[in-house]
Amino acid sequence: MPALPDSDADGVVDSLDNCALVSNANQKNSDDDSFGDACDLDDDNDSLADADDNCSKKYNPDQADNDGDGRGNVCDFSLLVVGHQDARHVRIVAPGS
Ligand SMILES: [Ca+2]
Ligand SMILES: [Ca+2]
Ligand SMILES: [Ca+2]
Ligand SMILES: [Ca+2]
Repeated sequence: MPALPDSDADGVVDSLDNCALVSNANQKNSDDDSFGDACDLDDDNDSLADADDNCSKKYNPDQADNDGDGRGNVCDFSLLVVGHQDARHVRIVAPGS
């Protein structure tokens, strides 16, 4: 029996591979669409390309970035940590204030 084709030789046959032409053995696919992260130009399906998205793995079409550090609020670790420590005291502090 001939081997099933695996064009990118990542060990996942083309018919099951979410990036048939890009080697991505882990098949990671953050947004569960039909394209793996390795070949998905918009990993979170918020219609902003990864290159322009301030949170490329988190859906955030508004691109809100309250502290202006270039990371969107939904993936900004500095804001998330404060929120986890005490949700009652979450403050958004502008740089230099
Ligand atoms: Ca493959
Ligand atoms: Ca995807
Ligand atoms: Ca995106
Ligand atoms: Ca930010």
